[in-house]
Amino acid sequence: MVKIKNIKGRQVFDSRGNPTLEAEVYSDNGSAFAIVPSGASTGTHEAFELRDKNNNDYLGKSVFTAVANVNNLISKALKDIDLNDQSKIDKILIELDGTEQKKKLGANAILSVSIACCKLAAIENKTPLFKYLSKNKDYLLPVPLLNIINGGVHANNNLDIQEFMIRPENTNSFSEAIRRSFLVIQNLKKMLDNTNVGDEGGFAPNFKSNDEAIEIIIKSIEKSGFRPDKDVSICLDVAANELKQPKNIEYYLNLIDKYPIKSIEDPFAEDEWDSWNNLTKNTNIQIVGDDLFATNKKRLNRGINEKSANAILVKLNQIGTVSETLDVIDHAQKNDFKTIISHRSGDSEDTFIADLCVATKSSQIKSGSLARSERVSKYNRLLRIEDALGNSIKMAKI
Ligand code: 2PG
Ligand code: MG
Repeated sequence: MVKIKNIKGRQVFDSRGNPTLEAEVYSDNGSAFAIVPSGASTGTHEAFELRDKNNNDYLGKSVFTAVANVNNLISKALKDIDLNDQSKIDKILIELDGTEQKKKLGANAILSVSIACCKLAAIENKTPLFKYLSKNKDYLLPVPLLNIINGGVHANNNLDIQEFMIRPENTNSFSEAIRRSFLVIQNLKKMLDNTNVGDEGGFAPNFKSNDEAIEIIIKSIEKSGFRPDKDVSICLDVAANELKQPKNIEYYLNLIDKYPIKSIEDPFAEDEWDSWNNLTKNTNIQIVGDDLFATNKKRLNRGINEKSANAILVKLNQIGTVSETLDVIDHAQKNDFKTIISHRSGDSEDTFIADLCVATKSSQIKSGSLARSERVSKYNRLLRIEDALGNSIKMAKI
């Protein structure tokens, strides 16, 4: 047994330059810290992010109350608890909060501690994080979904679809998936006059339409010597909660018909279950629930029963603890849903999601483009894991 000695919270900054929370957990021998990310296209069913809302300080965005919750209530409740017992740690956190959406302590306060404890336990066990996190000591490298054109609330352009992603298909290694992505991104860059990037590192110029953005990606796939669809496909995150003009099923069926699109996330708003059910019934491609499920087991269960989607986007801060996240992933996989582990648009140098992906054998990871260190750091961590495990680790098949 290794006991938690002390926990300290502090305000640090995310990739958009906004305040966010870092928790540092101490044992007798060492410490580990975790930084929580923050979304821009957030759903109403997500766990609660506690901000001070004091307009005279940090424009209302500071997280000092959450910091105080970590330093006082949480630190006291977890003192002397066994670091190796993640479910007990998370149970104490959930009970200490006592609300459905973690509104009392803030999901940011709770999650930062939950992840930091997990990291420190791995260090204490002298084992890499992905090994510590894995139930069966069996691993897979995920296929990356790279958001190479940013729109919606992640960019100041005129695209209403939030994310235009590429997905390398059927590669034998993670490094080959990244090599293909690199070439497509560099060729896309050459075709654009404006190469400024959005929140997730993808280019963010104005386009005449969503179709034009898709067509230029297809051209850059071809220019790189790859076959659209077979070697590199296109995946979209519409983030429909944020749309001013909602799109209908015909719009999507037409897009799928016209272009090498293999996955669509959040085509409809978070409570439009009937439209989701209808689209999933009428297509063979991957339909991903992000705001629909909010990494919440109850909502996922409804989606499994109604066949509203066939994949779930997993974001730790939508639910608030490591144990609940692992449980949702497990439940999704048992019901033949694909699991895609995701960053947030406001992210940091923390690479926990890369290890989580490998440990849970999730088939895909979403971490933005090959630009901006908070995005690339997750891909770099996966390259390191691939390098360390060599031939003994395989790529996930979709
Ligand atoms: C999404 C995410 C991450 P945000 O909608 O999938 O790409 O964006 O963090 O802004 O919710
Ligand atoms: Mg999304």
